[in-house]
Amino acid sequence: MSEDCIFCAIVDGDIPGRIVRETETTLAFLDANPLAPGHTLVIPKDHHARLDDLPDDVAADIFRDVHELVSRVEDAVDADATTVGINDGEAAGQEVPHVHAHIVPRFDGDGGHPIHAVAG
Ligand code: D5M
Repeated sequence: MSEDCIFCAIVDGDIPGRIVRETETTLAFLDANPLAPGHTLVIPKDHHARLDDLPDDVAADIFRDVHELVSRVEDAVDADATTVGINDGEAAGQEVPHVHAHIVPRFDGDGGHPIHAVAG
């Protein structure tokens, strides 16, 4: 855990999160500033700022969760498609320095370019 990290605070239950999935190593919750209904984030429970910092097994756990959640999230909000992405580093638009994968439901005609939709 890292002090001052908002996602660590969600993992620890110190601030509320709308949790959609929890495993031993990962947590998925709804984005507080959603780009679309159902916008979900998947994070490692341990604090790692950048993808390169993640142990291999935790990186695999995150992708497993993304893989499982895409269809569940699409079904939940009746989406037509999904953009999945990670802003890895400040120059890429990463605002919260705790690795997180975005699952952004997409709708026919929503007009968003995939990269812009993920970067916000
Ligand atoms: O995306 C960071 C994302 O984190 C952004 O979409 C808002 C979201 N966010 C920030 N604070 C919270 C809390 N407290 N709950 C849920 N979601 C949150 P980035 O890729 O770093 O730009």
